[in-house]
Amino acid sequence: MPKLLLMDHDGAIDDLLSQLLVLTMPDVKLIGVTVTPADCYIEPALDSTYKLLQLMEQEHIPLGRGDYYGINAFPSEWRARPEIINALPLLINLPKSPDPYSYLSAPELILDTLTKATEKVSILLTGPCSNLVMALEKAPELKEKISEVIWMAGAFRVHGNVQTYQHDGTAEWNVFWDPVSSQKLVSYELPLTLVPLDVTNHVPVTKQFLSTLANQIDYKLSNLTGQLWALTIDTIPSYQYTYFMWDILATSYLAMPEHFTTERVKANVSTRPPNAGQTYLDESGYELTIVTDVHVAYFYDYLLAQFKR
Ligand code: AGV
Ligand code: CA
Repeated sequence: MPKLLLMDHDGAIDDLLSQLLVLTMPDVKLIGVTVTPADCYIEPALDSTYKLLQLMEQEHIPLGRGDYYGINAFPSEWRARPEIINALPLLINLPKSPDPYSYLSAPELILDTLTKATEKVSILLTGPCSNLVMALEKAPELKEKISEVIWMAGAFRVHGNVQTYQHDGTAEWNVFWDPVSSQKLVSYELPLTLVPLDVTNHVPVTKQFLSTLANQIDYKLSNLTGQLWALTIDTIPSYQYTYFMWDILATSYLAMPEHFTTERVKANVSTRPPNAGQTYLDESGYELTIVTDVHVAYFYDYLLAQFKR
């Protein structure tokens, strides 16, 4: 029996790659996708989300539109980037996607899907967690329906990746966008696994990987994912950043958990400057699991194998 999965992503290039990866997993059944308007603008992001479902002949999967905007906005240069995806040759001529305002709101779709589910559901978050927290604030009893939450978020024993005013650099962006909801999610003590920068720092998008992927370009998904990853090479500002396989690493945890190292910890989230959104270890905090390491070569090989379709 495949496990049921709800995914909430925030429309960036690696979120969309992650959605594709989920759709290649035989042991996972995607039953809903909600989009957070964080590292994207919502209309083009819902369009990309729908197009990728169509490409995989899964357009029956319901979509939910995030209407809530976090406290600390992502830079608009990042948010505008993924719109280019809808113009790629493999996607531009797919049938028109529905009016983005015809979808349910994201918390509504989450509530609906959890309520109807006849077995427990896994939840994968590759952006901020606000939609899930809004749904659970409304119906706390639905926590019972969740088997696990996997979230690309946080930075524990490494620097964060937020560089902005009123901030000391300790936070990771998915947490920083909405520190208050992030703190709430952690406080619920759900079966929560964070995939933080501590481990995603081990998996940059490398030219070596892209070159190997290009050698299998006759597979449609290798062709498309190669083009998507190529768009991350000039990540802004490029003098400082490398694009990492942030969300894709969190997504592969669903399929190959035995190739990761995890640690049970107690932690909390700061909600105030100068370290708003910092995730930190704290003996008086909440229990959760953090991923600390991955078998890197196995991970890259796994991606190459999954995209041979
Ligand atoms: O902090 C990592 C998260 C991931 O969910 N995102 C990107 C991934 O989707 C934010 C982010 C950090 N640095 C970025 C980001 C960059 N240089 N460009 C775009 N987004
Ligand atoms: Ca993301």
